Amino acid sequence: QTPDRQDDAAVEEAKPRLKRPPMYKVMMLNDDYTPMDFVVEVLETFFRMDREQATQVMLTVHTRGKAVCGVYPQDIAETKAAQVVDYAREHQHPLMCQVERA
Ligand code: NFA
Repeated sequence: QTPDRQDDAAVEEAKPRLKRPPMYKVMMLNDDYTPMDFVVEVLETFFRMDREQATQVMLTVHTRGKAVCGVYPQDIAETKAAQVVDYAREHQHPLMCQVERA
């Protein structure tokens, strides 16, 4: 039996909405005091970088003033930035991260 047009029109279906969330960059800022090896450890631990990547990003922050550590949905970006800052303070380092819209 062939379904007629009226039956189709009567069924209201929601469109699948798969909009990706807005993304935010976690930026790391340079300072004069945080040891380079501590920064490398932070990048490995919180941003899952290997030693080579972490060293490269650390040197970019050191020479250019800041660099992107990762790009995430807002809540994850805010959490990562806060975790890095908390961890640095526990070790008495002034390291700073900030979040900005990607
Ligand atoms: N500028 C710091 C130093 O010379 C190293 C550093 C790199 C700090 C990246 C913060 C971020 N010890």
